[in-house]
Amino acid sequence: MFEENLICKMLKIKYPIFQGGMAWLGTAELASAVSNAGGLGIIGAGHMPPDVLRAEIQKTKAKTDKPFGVNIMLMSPFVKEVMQVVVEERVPVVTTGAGNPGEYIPSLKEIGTKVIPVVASVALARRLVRTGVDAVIAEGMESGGHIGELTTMPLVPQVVDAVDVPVIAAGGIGDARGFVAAFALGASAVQMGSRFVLSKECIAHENYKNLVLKARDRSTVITGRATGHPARVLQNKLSRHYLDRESHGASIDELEKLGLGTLRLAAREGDVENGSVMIGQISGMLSDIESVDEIIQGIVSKVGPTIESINNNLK
Ligand code: TUI
Repeated sequence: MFEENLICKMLKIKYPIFQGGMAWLGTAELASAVSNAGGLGIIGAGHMPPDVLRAEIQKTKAKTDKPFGVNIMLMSPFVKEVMQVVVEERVPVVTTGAGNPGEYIPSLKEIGTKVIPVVASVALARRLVRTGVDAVIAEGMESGGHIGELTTMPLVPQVVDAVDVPVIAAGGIGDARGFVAAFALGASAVQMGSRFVLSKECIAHENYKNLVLKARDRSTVITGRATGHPARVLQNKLSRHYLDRESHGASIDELEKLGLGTLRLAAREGDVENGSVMIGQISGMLSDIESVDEIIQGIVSKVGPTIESINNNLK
């Protein structure tokens, strides 16, 4: 299976499944587990200083001999330095998020790193493909964390039609049904973040995992629309306060301050009332914590039966 898959061939991976590069959660433990299970594990650089990222890359290399990636969050104050680190460490795949990575593409391409930006629109996808990116991740606003405006269903096929590189679908994908749906839209692979948060290997605090386990279909809200940096999070004390201030005309400065450090507080320290619990809309269908290998094998083994049941229903 997947011998002819464009992304598996390009990246030399077994299954066309990426783990989203989540800040504070996409650590060497999670990324190496996903790569060892045949997917593409991705270290989430978030706001990591360059030396911390270098250590995480070296830890990942010690835990897996399979390809892995680093996600670079373009709003990071360390973006230039962390780009330098991934070049020096010759990281096989770099994904980017929360902005336009155009200026960094030539130096990454030069050393043979595959560059795969997250795009939330057709316009950015087209522009980046002209600069030579190897593929694009089309991420719908079903995702957790920083999001764009479009949902996955309309975004993915419009990006597929606009570019001549493989497209990875992200946002709202959590099981074999989502995987098959993404391929029906023309995607060549999927990226999942939330599903891997509820894995044994993810170091998210147990309070974070437990709150996600309790989530229902409408448990997430979007904060930060007024700041130009909308983010999907679980409803809690912080998001209620944030939305209250946002609707009462708080300044961008006040809102940005309210968000500072809150992801670390929830994800690592376990303060899920005052911290930011970033998670996607599929959290409502997550009901247990499995190993990364069980998650990937569970999805891959159900792809055939899912397609078969579609065919039966089409007869
Ligand atoms: O980046 C993400 N998800 C994230 S980043 C993050 S860290 C953070 N913390 C606090 C506030 C904000 C972020 C948490 N989750 N996903 C990838 C993604 N990229 N989603 C949307 C985009 C995107 C949006 C606009 C990519 C490009 C873009 O275009 C900008 C332009 O210049 O056209």
